[in-house]
Amino acid sequence: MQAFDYKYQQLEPVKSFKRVPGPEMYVPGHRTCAGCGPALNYRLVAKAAGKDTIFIGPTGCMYVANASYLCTPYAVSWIHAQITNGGAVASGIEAAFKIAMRKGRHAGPFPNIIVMAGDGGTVDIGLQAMSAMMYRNHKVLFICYDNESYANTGVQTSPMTPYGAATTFTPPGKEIPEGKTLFPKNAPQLVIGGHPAVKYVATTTIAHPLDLMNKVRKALSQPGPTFLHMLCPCPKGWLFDEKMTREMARLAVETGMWSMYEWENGTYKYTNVPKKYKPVGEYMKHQGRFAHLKPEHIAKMQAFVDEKIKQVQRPIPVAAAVPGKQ
Ligand SMILES: Cc1ncc(C[n+]2csc(CCOP(=O)(O)OP(=O)(O)O)c2C)c(N)n1
Ligand code: SF4
Ligand SMILES: [Mg+2]
Repeated sequence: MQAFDYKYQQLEPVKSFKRVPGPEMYVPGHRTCAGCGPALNYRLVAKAAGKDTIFIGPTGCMYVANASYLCTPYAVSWIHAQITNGGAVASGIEAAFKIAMRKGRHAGPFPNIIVMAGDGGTVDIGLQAMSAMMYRNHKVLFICYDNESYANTGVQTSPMTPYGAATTFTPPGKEIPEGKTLFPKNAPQLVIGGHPAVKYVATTTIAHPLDLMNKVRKALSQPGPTFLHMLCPCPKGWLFDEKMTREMARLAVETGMWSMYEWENGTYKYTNVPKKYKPVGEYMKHQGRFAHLKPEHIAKMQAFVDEKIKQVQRPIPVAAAVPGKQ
């Protein structure tokens, strides 16, 4: 039997800044903090995706600060999901569009369906719904906009909060001088390692807008589930000068705190690899959340990052889940 043609959109790469699509799909009318990394990220993602797009917004800053008093910045369809169930809501929307198209009730194109979830809504409280969506092979792009905390409820620690960061739940003190003692989860590896249906996984930051937009477009052009992990500095939670949002993301890459890569068909491709990495202190010194750290804590962070850098030179030995019958 011939497979049904769902008319999935194929989005060509944007070759230069001059060719970035003009129309804005995330417009003024929100109440995020000045210098908010996740808000800039939303703007870039929405621009890259274009008008035939539906966003699912699990609870978090990008729901609450974007949807207050019936005023929103979305020029495309958007639906709120609970922080726990972004993946489930997206699965239902995707399945409904497939049925509507098979029954001739929607001519196409198939919409870009994007979950825009915070780190809590992705790898912690939203993990099971995200994982189930990936496992069931829904054609959805799941984005983790990573501001490294549960920011919306007052900057509590999440599994993506770095070692040594002060948050409201990891205050440094006499007993625990470094604040947070745990190192973060590895979000893209969770997705790659556990989900046979996943087609494409990549990382990027808001300091690399063309890279970011092209990864969005590539992910949306795949026939199944995809995942993007995006570093989005948060001036309120990380305590840095709001003018330095872009600079924070750039320094994260230059120090090795963040690596830029794509995973496709089992192969890793690293980009923006510095010829010589800067010490992690160059990144941490701008952020009040690390201000209490002593040299031994910074050395511990450097050792962690040095190990990560080895993986960039020798790609991570986590096998992708073996593709089964989908
Ligand atoms: C089931 C449930 N538990 C807790 C909350 C409270 N809550 C609302 S937003 C939020 C923080 C979300 O963090 P994240 O997903 O990282 O997004 P961010 O706020 O950082 O953008 C929390 C804990 C909730 N809305 N629902
Ligand atoms: S707390 Fe952080 S993520 Fe939330 S609106 Fe402010 S800057 Fe953006
Ligand atoms: Mg967060």
